[in-house]
Amino acid sequence: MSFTIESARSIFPGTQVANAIPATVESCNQLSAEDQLALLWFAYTEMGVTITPAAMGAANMVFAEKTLTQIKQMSAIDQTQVMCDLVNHSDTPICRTYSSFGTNVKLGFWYQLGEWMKQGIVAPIPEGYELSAQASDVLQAIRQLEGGQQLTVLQNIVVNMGYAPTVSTQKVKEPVVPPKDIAPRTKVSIEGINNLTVLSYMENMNAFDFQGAVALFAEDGALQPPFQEPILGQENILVYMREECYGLKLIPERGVSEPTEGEFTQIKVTGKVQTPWFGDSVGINLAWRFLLNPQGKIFFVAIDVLASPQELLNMGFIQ
Ligand code: EQ3
Repeated sequence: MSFTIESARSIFPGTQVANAIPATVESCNQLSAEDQLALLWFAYTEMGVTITPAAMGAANMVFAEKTLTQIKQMSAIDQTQVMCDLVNHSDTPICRTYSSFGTNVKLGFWYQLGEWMKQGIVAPIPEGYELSAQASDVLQAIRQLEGGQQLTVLQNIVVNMGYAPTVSTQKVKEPVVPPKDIAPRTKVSIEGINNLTVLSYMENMNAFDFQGAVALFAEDGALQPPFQEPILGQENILVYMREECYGLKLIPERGVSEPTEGEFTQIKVTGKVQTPWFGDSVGINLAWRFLLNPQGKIFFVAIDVLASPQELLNMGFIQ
């Protein structure tokens, strides 16, 4: 019997994933637009980690400049309306443009608005704004998550804002930009793992050599980001990596490798990832669940945000 992408998704079933993340995002989405904006403001200002402004370099902010300037020039009431429209997924030109941005541009867009809110250039959250009882509960739920999980909640909420027609249309691809420099290569070592494909994957990703990373995949291979459906095929994976992975630092720690059905090999690695937004002040606890085909190519890899730091030690034997 051979694997399908669907069956590959359930390798290492004992991995405990941070399901509190999608649950918290969902409860936030149930709130009114004003409550969501205020809640995000309170959560963001309370979090105690600050964005490294240099991270804006990882985002091609040129795509958002026109829209940001347009918002800057609006009256306070119109600015508030735009922010509510984004949360409400309204069908407006700004909401459509926003939906076409990649993740980093969306984060950079809100970072800029947040800075302008602090400086009084964009309408702030009204002083003394009282969250509804439900919104206070969600804020409390966010407070209880660990740092990396809080950031993932924030990122997921921001990524889903804006208007994208429900009938599945092709996402507007960002215009081609000159390739960024490949970072210097550093050797990675992972306790318990000497598989060259997995080691090269980590090294290529850290060098932002996405072509090199994608060449390690089978042609019909797939990559499944946290809480998302798998991205299928080398070409789509490359587009995804170029949009989402510049500046990430993968810090794998330990792993386990075992043969499985049809001469495939399954490998689980746990460790951390740092995002360019917060540098080394926040590490997100992750697992990579690889399935390699008999030729040693990546048939499937899932990246999961772990439920707790203890999961860094769970190699999947105890279920
Ligand atoms: C202005 C304010 C505060 C208030 C306003 O009312 C509303 C909003 C939205 C506001 C602004 C909020 C802001 C500025 C939020 C910013 C949030 C940021 C910068 C969050 C960043 C999060 C980054 C994360 C969680 C990165 C995670 C990366 C991962 C898990 C990478 C995984 C991967 C690995 C390891 C691979 O091997 C393959 C690729 C893949 C990407 C899957």
